[in-house]
Amino acid sequence: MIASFDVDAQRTFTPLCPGELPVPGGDEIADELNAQAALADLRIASKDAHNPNAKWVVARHDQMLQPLDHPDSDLTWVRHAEAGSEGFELIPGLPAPEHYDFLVYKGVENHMHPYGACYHDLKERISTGVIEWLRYRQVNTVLVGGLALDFCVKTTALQLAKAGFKVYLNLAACRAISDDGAIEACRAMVEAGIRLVDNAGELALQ
Ligand code: VGL
Repeated sequence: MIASFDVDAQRTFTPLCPGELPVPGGDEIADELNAQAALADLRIASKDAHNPNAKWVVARHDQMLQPLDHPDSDLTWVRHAEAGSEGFELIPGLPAPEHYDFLVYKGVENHMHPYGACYHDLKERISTGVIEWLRYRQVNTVLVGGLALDFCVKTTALQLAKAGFKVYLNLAACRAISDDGAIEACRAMVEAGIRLVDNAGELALQ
């Protein structure tokens, strides 16, 4: 079985929410995510679901990316993806949440800011249930896209590869916070055996 995974494809990571974490072009990936999902048997999504009291929040963008001395929040970020806010919503063009086969919400605790969708904690000890659900549905291949390539998409893809799934990363279905981050993410994913493809058309030929 093949699953397609929309990782954190939320408005908070697009220019639609300029005060949050806008990733250039983040609102342009819905068609590619839909095209890759059309090649899969199952479609799943993760959503950041933060809360207003999160300990890692800083007021301004120039205060972001500072190291934090906490095992489960490694960096500061501005407020984003608060459950119930506009930024929490999936990007325009994606199905409504109830049309997915499995959904995972992450980053709900005040002091925990995970990147990967498979674990609630940075040490990758507390499962969110994604891996177990995929195994239960006899999935062996996962097609991955979403936001942002250099943080949550990369970490999720690496976690899935480590768990033994065959992982394809659809570059056209992702956007990155930084170019350097994208290059490093691609390097780490290739090293982990993840197959990078340019778009869903290339996936269809695999
Ligand atoms: C993300 C930075 C901070 C992501 C989440 O979804 O990639 N990036 N929080």
